Amino acid sequence: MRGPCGSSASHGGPGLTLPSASASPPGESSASPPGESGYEGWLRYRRVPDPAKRALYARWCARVVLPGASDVAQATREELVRGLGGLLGRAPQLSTEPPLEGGYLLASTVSEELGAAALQAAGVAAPSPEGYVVLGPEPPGEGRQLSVVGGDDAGCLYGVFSLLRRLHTGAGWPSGPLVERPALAWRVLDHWDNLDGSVERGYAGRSVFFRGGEVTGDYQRLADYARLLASVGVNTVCPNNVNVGAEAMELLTARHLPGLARLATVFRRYGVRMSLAVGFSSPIVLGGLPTADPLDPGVRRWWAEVASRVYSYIPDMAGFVVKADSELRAGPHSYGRDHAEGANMLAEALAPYGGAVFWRAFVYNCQQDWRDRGTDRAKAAYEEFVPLDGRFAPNVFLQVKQGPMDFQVREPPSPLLGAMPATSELVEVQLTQEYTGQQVHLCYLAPAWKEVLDFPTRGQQGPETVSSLVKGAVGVANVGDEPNWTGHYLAQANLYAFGRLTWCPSSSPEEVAAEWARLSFGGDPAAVSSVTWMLMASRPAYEAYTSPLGLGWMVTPGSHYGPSPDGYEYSRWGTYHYADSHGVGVDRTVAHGSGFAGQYHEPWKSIFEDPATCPEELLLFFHHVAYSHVLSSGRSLVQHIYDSHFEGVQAAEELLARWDALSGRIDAARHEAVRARLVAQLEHAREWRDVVNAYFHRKSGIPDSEGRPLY
Ligand code: GCV
Repeated sequence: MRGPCGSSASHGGPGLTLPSASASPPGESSASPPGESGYEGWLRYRRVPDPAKRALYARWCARVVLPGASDVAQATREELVRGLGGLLGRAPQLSTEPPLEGGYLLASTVSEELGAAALQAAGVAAPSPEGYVVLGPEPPGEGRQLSVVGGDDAGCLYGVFSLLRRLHTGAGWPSGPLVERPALAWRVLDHWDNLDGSVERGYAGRSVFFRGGEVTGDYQRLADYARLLASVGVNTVCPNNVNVGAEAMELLTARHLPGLARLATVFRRYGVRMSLAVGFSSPIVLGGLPTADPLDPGVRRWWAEVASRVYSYIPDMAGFVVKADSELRAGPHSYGRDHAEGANMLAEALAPYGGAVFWRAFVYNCQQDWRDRGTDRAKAAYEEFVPLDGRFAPNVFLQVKQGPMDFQVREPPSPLLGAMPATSELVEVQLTQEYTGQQVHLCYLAPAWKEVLDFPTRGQQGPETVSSLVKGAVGVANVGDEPNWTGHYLAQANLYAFGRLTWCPSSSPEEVAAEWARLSFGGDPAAVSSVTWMLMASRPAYEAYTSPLGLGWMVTPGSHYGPSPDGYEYSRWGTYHYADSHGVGVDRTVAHGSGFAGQYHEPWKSIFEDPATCPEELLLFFHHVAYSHVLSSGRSLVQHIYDSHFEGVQAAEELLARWDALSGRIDAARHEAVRARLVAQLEHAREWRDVVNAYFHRKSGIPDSEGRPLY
């Protein structure tokens, strides 16, 4: 059975838990115990409620044959003990050889004899590295052996997580071979954590990696984090902020490298490699050199020494993440060099070790004058990087934000994605809800990521979507040291969905949401359908009561939380909406605006250029539109703005009502914690409605056609 992204079309859901003291014990049924902290995430492994199913699963899974001896194989073994122990109510027997009689579960790699034999007997080709095959017992329901065979150790681990997920959700094993491999090679989470333990744009507590200027020693928590990541296929993690100050530059020294190496060991057991964010001016600040010029031989030597030192501690380090010439950070421009010269210098230092450079394309003029209508921040990354196509070393990956501005609730896909055929690109999305409600508001972001991944960016030049053109995806993590990892418990769905979508971009965000809900709230159909509904309704709600039609921004400067329509309007950050007494929106047309629409291939260019064909949800991103302009609904623009804000608040009320209806069906601790956030969200949604509606009422002088009060 081979489905989307070389995987099965069936969706089971992952499954897993841990033996640590902090984990809740396996429950007696799918119903949750009275108080769950949320620490287990979706790896709850409660006992399979249906006794017949439990008995069926036990027939094969009560005995596990796992021949592997590597660290990853050991972690896989532990996960099977934890997972099957919870699901079946009894820990499985473990061995490295098949029992003489009776059913058993084989978890192996293709390079081990038992795994190779299982594939051969089934006539199934060997899976690729990180890929896996699950083979049900043959003949169905009778054969002795249920098999998970990985292309390598990580593949076996992923296959085991996949099987546990299927048992956890009651889907069981597939009837035919389930063949899976990740669609994207790089599935990365970037943390914006600082050494003092603070997290830039973090809304879930303090850093899980750093505390008081040091690398933390909370390895149990980190191992549990690694399990969560591996369960959804994330294979790389960067612990430190891309804004690298002097303190964080020291991560490259012997003072911190032993601690980082210990972190890397914890993650390596789960197939997750570590990368590190480095500062471009490190040769000066840390190395005492007079320059950081990428063409200077002394600078190149310095980076080569750094690479040698780092790899002596962490031999499988994935590479360096770099934010250069961005938001006042130094970069190659400071030395009259371009970004290819800057990135290639680091690529040269890392190449001997197989390391990569993750070079961020978030480069724009953040010292703009709002009167300057020729400069458009949306255009900046494309203008900067497209001329450099073909000049980057093979181990450089250009990390491109999903939209051309900065993680607003709605933006068009960045035209830079797919615009550099001779350059490897990664798409960067934001899990941490900087502009999307800061984990006080519910905002399930998978539908927004899906829009970008599915975008046929080359238009008439080719059918390829962004997901088929990029080499991977990077998510800015939404995790901190809060007991439930993400602050808002339902925000775990964003972490889960990032992994699931980057493993298989053809997945449906709604199915992923339902899968997460099933794993997180057990098999109660009412809970699963309501939580799925809430997740899917959440982004449209947030968009409606904040900044509809692609307008974006209007947030409080600095904190980026709460309404402030003119907060950034006259600042230097290049984020304007240009509301005046006649209309609102940014003219980005080629005909009379900034010309940004011209960065897209046809037909997108023409579609975005013309207000009549521009998707309405992006109308104000591309056009300055009169308040009296009539939209497809027959309503004027300003009336749409008013209505949308009233409707958005109603949607926030509905989210709360749906959740309230689940009272008693979900354990009290999680129910109350989520409820408190939904109540706060509703209050803040009302504030957004009133502030934005009053603003446009004053600008336009046009009253609400329904006579509702506009404060
Ligand atoms: C890490 C936005 C955020 C910054 C962030 C930056 C980036 O500007 O507000 O906090 O810095 O994006 O992506 O580099």
